[in-house]
Amino acid sequence: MKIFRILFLTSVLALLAACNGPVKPESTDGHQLWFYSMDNDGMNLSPEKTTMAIAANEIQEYWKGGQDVAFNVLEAKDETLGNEGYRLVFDKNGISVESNTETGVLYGVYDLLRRQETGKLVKTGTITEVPAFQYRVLNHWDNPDLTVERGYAGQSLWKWESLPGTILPVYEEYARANASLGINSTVLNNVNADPIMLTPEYLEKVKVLADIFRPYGLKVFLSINFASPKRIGGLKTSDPLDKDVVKWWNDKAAEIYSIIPDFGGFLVKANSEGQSGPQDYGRTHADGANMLAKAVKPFGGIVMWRAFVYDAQAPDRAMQASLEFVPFDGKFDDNVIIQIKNGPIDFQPREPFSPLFGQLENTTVMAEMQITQEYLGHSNHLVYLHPMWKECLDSDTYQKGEGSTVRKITDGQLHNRPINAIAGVTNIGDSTNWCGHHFAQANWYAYGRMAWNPDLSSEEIADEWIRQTFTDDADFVNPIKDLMMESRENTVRYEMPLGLHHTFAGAGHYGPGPWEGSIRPDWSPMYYHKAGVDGVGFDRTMKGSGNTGQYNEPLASIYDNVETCPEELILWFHHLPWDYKMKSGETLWDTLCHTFQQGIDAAAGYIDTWASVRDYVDEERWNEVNVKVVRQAKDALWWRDATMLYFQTFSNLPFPEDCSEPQHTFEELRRFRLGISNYETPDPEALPEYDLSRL
Ligand code: BDP
Repeated sequence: MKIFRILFLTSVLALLAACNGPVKPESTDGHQLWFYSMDNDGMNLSPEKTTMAIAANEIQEYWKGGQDVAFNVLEAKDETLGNEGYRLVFDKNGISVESNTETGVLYGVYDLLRRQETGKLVKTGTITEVPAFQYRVLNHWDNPDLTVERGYAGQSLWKWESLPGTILPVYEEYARANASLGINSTVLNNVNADPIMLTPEYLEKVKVLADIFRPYGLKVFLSINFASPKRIGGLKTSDPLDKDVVKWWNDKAAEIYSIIPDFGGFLVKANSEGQSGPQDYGRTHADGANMLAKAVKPFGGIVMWRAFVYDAQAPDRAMQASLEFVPFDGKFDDNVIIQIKNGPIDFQPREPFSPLFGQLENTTVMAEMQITQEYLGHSNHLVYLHPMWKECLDSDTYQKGEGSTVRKITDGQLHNRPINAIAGVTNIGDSTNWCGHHFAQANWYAYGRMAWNPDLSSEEIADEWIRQTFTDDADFVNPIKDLMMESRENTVRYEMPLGLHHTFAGAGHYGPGPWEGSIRPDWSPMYYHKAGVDGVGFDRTMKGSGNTGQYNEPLASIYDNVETCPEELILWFHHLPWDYKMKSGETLWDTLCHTFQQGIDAAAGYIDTWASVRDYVDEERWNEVNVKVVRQAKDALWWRDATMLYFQTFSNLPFPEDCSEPQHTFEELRRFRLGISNYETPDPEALPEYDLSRL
């Protein structure tokens, strides 16, 4: 009888719980990032600012396990762990975090806490972690006037006007977030660099940030303006072979290191998009980079020299970096790294990898990814970018035969280079939730995890992030993970399927403008899509620009032949007639329409998915994301309408019957002007209206 009563009671309770569903979490502004599941009351940072005190505080505040956690900075150094690797040793007496350095111990502590929050603790055994890349860099495109180029999360996090006097809590919170992922380098300012950054006044401000970041293992770098000797040094020239210029940079480096002894080095955008560089003086990229490298070398600094160079005359912008850099292979000093964007054009939602990765054999190269969503819907769209970056790192360049992936070239495995690195252009600003969109935090997180371990899958990282940022309830985790996993491919579908690229509107790079002209031909979408009555796409074959020939075999032939070129890149490499038969048997025109439609339908589906998990998310974050997924679905329609109605003026073909009707005419969309600058994200209300019920 008693047993029966207990059973009855338990089933009633279970039934009640099932009816009530999950307990709705209290509202939060998202400022806690992926530390949300650890602490709902704010970040409890250590009052003492040493690495070990920080590590101890994290354990004291957040470790929920019963076992003791011991820290062990190894006296007998273990070479296999390097400077930053660590070991977590779990046994029945407790847990020990071992490393050669204090920073390594701190990284181990964050790993332990991540395991706790994601259900990955073990009872016994040893876990060893060593980072794949030595420099794991964030590139901020922040300006001294607080604007952030391509930044969609408010203004700059660095309040230059109140530094060095005022120290905001976010500076340390930022360092902590990076340390929790293993990010160890940060370039504070825009690659379109203001020379003011190197003045004594600004270096004092930089020093304050460097001091705050140091215990978290985070080093500071600066982007420099190549014309600084002339613009702030009072010299007549900035010629890298001029002895006064050389002395100016040597003295400047000595000055910086006297203030910031562990300063990381310089990032340089030279002779690109109007920036000054060695070519202004008839010198080469190698002359410029080596001069700077020699200035920082005595102090252990490095120079990251960007390969993002192109000029208006080039017949194919995708070829330019290789044309400019291959002749200098082997000519760069050993503390120079050539920083190459993942694709050969510019951070488009899908590009093939840059051929330059597979062409430099005697030069250290690194990949630059974009975390900020310049071309992926700014902070209005939910797009999880890890699959895009991983696609690049996993690409085979065939440089030394099969298996010569971008990852192995850049992490030093293939050529055994003295240094190696990876960079991500960050999406962080001063908005309360850091990144403008709650889900954009996942991209900061994923970049950091990937820089530490490029073998982690997109799914594993998304899973970790969701559990720490929202909840580990499977009814939330599973649908949201699926949504995230699909989101990048889906953005490709609704923005630029089949290898189309750079069809964006004006300076803001938000929304479509495939018909737009520009002061420079290579800044106009028409340069890239080449739509006309004869078809669409850029002929980069050996009969066209010859870009396919910059890839190593067998890729060169695979891309060159329309039969073997992957269809997802077909219009990147080929110009095809509208009625070209795709592998499915459908025409190119119909396939474009259907792919856009798939993108539209999936984006509209995000709204339903988000509605279905409402009970698992606090109201504040739920509402904020909801507004954005609605806009994203409307934007998908806008992209399709603008692009395909414009293409229709050439193809004269109808939309297939199973595609939704355009809700605006081509003329209406063409007249629409957003008119935003390179640091604004559009107000969702200011964009073309769409009725989603008509889908
Ligand atoms: C492009 C941006 C531009 C940047 C440039 C760069 O549109 O604002 O200055 O890249 O990487 O993506 O230097």
